[in-house]
Amino acid sequence: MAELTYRTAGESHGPGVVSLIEGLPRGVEIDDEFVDGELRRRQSGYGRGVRQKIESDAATYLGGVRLGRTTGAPVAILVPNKDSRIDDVKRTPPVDRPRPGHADLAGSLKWLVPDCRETLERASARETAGRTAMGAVTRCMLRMLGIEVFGFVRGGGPDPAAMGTFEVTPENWRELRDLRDASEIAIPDEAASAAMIESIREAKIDRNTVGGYVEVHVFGCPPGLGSCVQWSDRLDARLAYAVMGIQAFKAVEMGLGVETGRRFGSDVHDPIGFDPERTGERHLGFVRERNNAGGVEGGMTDGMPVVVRGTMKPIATLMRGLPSVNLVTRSPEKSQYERSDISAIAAASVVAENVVALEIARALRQKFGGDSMDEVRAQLETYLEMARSLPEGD
Ligand code: EPS
Repeated sequence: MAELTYRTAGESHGPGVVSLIEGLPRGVEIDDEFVDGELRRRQSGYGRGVRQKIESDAATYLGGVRLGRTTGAPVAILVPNKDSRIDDVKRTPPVDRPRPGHADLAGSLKWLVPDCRETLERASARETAGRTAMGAVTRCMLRMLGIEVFGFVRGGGPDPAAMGTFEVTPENWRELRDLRDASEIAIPDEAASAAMIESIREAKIDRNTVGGYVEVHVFGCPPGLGSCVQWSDRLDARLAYAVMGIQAFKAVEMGLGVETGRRFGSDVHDPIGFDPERTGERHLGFVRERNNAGGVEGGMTDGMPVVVRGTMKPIATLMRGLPSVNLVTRSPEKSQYERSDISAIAAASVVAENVVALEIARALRQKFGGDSMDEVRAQLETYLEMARSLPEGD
């Protein structure tokens, strides 16, 4: 079936994170180095906690892969937890002083338990190891179709110097990727990286936390992914759903995003031109001199790069604690401290990159169907050929 779905199970300190993707065609070549590299990247970044020194995440395929290729059956992936101790009550003690901003209080009220432990075990961003693994597997398919996804940290924290002002284009993104990989905080800009690292260092001394902004660009997407006929199939809505679904995310924007509300229409919408010289490969000849739309118009890809930005709030676990209440005694107390990160923004950029890939892949499977990679590729090529001849009339 060409309906791509993806789910996870597993607690932060349980035996592992399990994920299940259904709807991948047969013949996706799994690049282990790439998938495990994405998992390693998710574990990295300045400001992360001790947990990442304990774990060495790697994907074990429990189903749907044979001889390094997908079979067309559901793909099940296990990322084991080395720090597995969920049934050891001494090492996973009750949490009864909820952290403002964390799932603790809402979860205790939902499940009617004064101990926030079970809520936090599943609310933890450890779960994103599963979505990263699935996204990376899905990207093996996208890359076979000439679609590349690039995510990074734009900046964050209180220092304005910690925001990169660089532009990302189909021509320069690979260069930016090298710069990103050279940055401890995944910002492809040396000065902004240094400023952000300094903010995180200050936050650590101050026993505080820092959030930030992540950005994902998708290159090589054919037009027509997503749909305007039903709200739930609008690609921008699906992308927002996926990115907002990452732990600690508070906002999602496409292209120019929130800034569009402050401008006249003429300064927002991207003029359409046509250049018959530019009809090779994926380019269909339609020229847009800017991409304020972020590659999606009417809920469908328009042939420009897809651009998604997400805002992550600072981690809710502050070493210094925040005003809270003891759920057993109801008396005012500081929130409980659990080992955590000062900033997980670099990791969040990897997760965002991979969940965006999952939604692009989902829309691609809806449009082109097919049970094998050969069939998908043929459908994509046929469609592009038809779209290329569109200006000549139907
Ligand atoms: C995380 C694992 C967790 C936290 C963090 C992300 O490990 P532990 O709780 O054992 O230190 O470091 O989770 C949270 C920030 C959170 O609020 O739960 C991971 O692997 O990403």
